[in-house]
Amino acid sequence: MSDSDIGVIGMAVMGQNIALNIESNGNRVSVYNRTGSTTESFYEERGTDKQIVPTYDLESFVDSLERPRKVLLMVKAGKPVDIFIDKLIPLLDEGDVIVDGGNSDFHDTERRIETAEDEGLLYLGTGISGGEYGALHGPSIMPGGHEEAYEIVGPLLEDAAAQVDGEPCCAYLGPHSAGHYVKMVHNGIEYAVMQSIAEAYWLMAQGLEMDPPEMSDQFAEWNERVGAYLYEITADILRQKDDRGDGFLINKILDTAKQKGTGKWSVQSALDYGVPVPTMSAAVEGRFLSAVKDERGRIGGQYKVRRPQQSLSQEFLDDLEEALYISTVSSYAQGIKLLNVASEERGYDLDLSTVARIWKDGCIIRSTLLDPIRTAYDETPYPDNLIAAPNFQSEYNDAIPALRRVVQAARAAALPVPGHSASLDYFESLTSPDLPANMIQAQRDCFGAHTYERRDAEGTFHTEWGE
Ligand code: NBP
Repeated sequence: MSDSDIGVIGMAVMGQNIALNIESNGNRVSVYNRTGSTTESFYEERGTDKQIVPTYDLESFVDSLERPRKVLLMVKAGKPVDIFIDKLIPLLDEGDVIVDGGNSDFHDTERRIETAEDEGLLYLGTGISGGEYGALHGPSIMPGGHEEAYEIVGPLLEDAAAQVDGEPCCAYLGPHSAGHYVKMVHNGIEYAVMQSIAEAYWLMAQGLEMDPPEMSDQFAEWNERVGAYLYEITADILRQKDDRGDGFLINKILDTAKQKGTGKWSVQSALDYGVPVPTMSAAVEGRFLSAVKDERGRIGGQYKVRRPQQSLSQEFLDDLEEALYISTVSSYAQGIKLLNVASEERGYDLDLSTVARIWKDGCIIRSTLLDPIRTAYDETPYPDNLIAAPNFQSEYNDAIPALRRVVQAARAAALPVPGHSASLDYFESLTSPDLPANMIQAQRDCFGAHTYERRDAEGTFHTEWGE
C-alpha cells in the first residue's frame, strides 16, 4: 500500500468531513483520534470504500505518511493541540508539516510556530470556516505561518476549499499567526452580522407583530441584495416548525446566546490596538446580556418595563432593510479595519482583497457583498475605512437616514438595538471632523495635569484650572 498524502488527527465533526473532502480529490488520507472507537466507527460508516487509512496509535499514523509528512490537526482548540504537538515532535522529521485547522487563539499559534521552528518542523495556523457542510463540500481556508509549509500542503488545501470562478477560497495569508488572526476576525464579523439580523427579526416580531413566515419572506427578499449565507439561514430558520409541538421552533428556543470565544478575542485584540469595533463589541455584549435571563426577568419585573404599545409602521420595513444592510456593511468595515491595523502591527502584510476573495464562499460570512469589498481593497494604499471607499459612499449616503430612523423608532418602542445603534454611531463619529473629546482632554488636564493640545497652536499645554 502506498503512503498517505496527508494525515488528519481529530475525528469529530470537522475532522471527519475535511478528511473525506481531501480524500475525494484523489488523496489517500490517514486518520487518528484520541478515542480509537471514534476512528473505527468513522471508518466503518464512511470510509471503507475510500482511500481512508484508519490508525490507532500515533506511531503507525506517522509511519503511514508520505514524506515530507503533512499532519492536519482538527481537535478542540487549546490544550489538545499542545498535547498532540508534544506527542508528534519526537515522531516527526525535519521539514515535516503540522497544520492546525482548529479555532486556535492566535497567541497560541505564535508560540507553537516558535516551538515547531526549534524542532525543525514547519507549521501553519489555519482558520477553516463553513461548519460541517463546508468541511465536506468546500470550506473557506485561511492559512498563515511558514510559507514553505504552504508550498507543501497548499495545493491540497486549495483543492479542498470552496471554488469561486475557478479560484479556490484558500490562499497563503501571511507569516506568524496571520491565518488564525484572519479567522478570528471572520468570526467577529459573524457575531456582528448575527446581532444585527437578530435585532431586525426582533423589531419585526415585536414592533410589527409579524409572524415567522412573513419575516422569513422578508429576509429572503432582503437577501437578494446581499446574497449572504447568514440571511439565507435566517429565512430558513423562520419557516421551521416545532417538531415537538405546535407553532414555529424559533418561538420555543430560549433567548440566551452562547459563545465559544472568537468574537470576544476579536474585541479584545481590537482594544489592544485601539481600533473601534463597536458593532462587534455590541454583539459580544448582547450575548452576555442575553445570558443573564433570570436577572433580566427580575430587574424587568421591578421596573415593569413600560414598553409603549405603539406598533411600528409598514414604511418602517423599507427603512429596516436599509438599516440592516448598512449595519451588515459596517460589520465588515470594522473587521477589515482591524485586520488592516493588526497586519501592520503584527507584520502579517495581509492582502485585504485576497481576504475578501477567500471569504466569498465556503464560510459563514460569505456574501455577494464581498465582491464590492474586494474591489474597494484591490489597490493600495487602502482606503482609511470601507466607509471611505468610493464604491460604498452612495450606499452609505442612501442608507444612513434609514438607519437613523430605525434606531429612533426602536428607542421610542423601548426595544434594544445595540448592533444597529453601534453601527450608526460608528458612522456618525467617523464622519464628524469635530467630537467632544476636547472636553475629555480638559478634564484629564484638570484632575491629572495630563496636558492637552490646542487647535490654534503647536505644542502641549497645561492650565491651572479654576481657583
Ligand atoms: P471539537 O472541537 O468538538 O473537538 C473534538 C476533538 O478534539 C475530538 O477529536 C476529541 O477527541 C479531541 N480532544 C478533546 Br475534545 N480533548 C482532547 C484531549 N485532551 N486530547 C486529545 N484530543 C482531544 O471538534 P470539532 O467541532 O470537529 O472542531 C474541531 C476544530 O475545528 C475546533 O478547533 C473547532 O473550534 C474548529 N471548528 C469547528 C467548527 C464546527 O462547526 N464544529 C467550525 C469551524 C472550526 P475524542 O474523540 O477522543 O474526545
